[in-house]
Amino acid sequence: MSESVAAVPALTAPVSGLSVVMFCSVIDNFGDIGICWRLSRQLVAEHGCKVRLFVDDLASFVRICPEVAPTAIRQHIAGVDILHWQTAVPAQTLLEADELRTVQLCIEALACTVPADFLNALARANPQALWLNLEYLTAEDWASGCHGLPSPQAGIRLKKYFFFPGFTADVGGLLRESQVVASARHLQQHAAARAAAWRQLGLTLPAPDCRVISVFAYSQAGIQSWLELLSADSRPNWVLVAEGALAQYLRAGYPDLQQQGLLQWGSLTLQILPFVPQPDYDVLLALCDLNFVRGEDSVIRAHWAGRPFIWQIYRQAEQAHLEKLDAFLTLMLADEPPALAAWWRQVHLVWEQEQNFAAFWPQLVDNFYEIQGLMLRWQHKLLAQQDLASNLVRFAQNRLIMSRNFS
Ligand code: TRH
Repeated sequence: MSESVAAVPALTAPVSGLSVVMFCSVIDNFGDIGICWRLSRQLVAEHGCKVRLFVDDLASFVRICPEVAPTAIRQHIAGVDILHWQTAVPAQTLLEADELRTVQLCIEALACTVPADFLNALARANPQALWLNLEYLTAEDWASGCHGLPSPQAGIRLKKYFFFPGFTADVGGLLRESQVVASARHLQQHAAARAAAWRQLGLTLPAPDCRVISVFAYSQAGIQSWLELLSADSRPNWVLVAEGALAQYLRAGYPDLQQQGLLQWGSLTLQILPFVPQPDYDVLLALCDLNFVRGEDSVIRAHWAGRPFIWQIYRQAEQAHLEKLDAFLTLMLADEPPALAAWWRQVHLVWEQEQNFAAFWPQLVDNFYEIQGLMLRWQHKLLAQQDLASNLVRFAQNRLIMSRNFS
């Protein structure tokens, strides 16, 4: 199957050198900072941008990037200027007057609110600067009707636009660094690289017949019956559970896990994996045979790892997340054989709603090859589209050129 997958598109965008400020408010968990940090690094590394990232919660940031100093007001990591955004300190005062004058693009990430006094200061320093509302990811149809639309704001003289990430060519694309897919494939095809990667993660190399599964989930009440199935399996299974609420729940149920972070139970090795730095998480996903992911960022990383994944989407009021999940599965499964598509949809719903996942496991094992194929066909479609950072830079440059020419 992997031979038929298109080569990773080379980065064709010219170096933009855009001067960017990005605002990130950590509302919950790690998705907000995870997305902003990834985008910031890519804008610097692949588009020559100058990025200043304002973050209101450095303690969460440290979890995915241990180099972050949690008390520093300003620090420079991976080419990105990171500024501690605190309500008591006007954000604009953290930038030099000269810096503010050169800012061309202000990204308001994931429903945060950029302070009006910062926007007014930016409008005074550079009236042509753009203001982009980088929205949450959705596969729902309506997003394409809103993507790129102006969003006039009373009282602030900057031009504001909506920018929607997404899975189709009529929205803003997905975060995908130029080398991420090639790196995953390299690991999967080279035993020595895999051995080095396991060492880098501080883990031992699994036996060749061992099925390795990563689990990053919000909660999973019925997980014990699935673990029991794995423990009685004819082949070894290694389940790595990310630190968090689910790990806590499992610790409470299994005393060995509580004491050693590891449980050996028949064919099952169950292990709690402390949070790893963000690039290492990508490596882990590429190394595993099956990944359970959650939220907005890890699900996209699972796409590029190219291994079957099951998504527990972030829960929202009034079950709005189920519509989002449905829209995603409809797109992903659009060209798949109906029986396979219906069954894979069912597997997702069962995991999402914490129902009897164990009942689906034997069939999942039997159909693993088909699921791997489905996964790669979907990845292949997405690789034909431009990535989010490239789309965003092009969008901003075009609007900046227009405002220079016509203002
Ligand atoms: O942590 P999340 O549940 O974040 C959520 C979602 O993004 C949700 O959509 C959003 O509305 C909410 O936050 C506010 O799941 P997500 O998006 O997968 O983010 C996890 C990040 O943590 C991702 O960048 C990967 C990273 N990570 C590591 O760096 N190391 C790890 O060991 C693990 C497990 C994750």
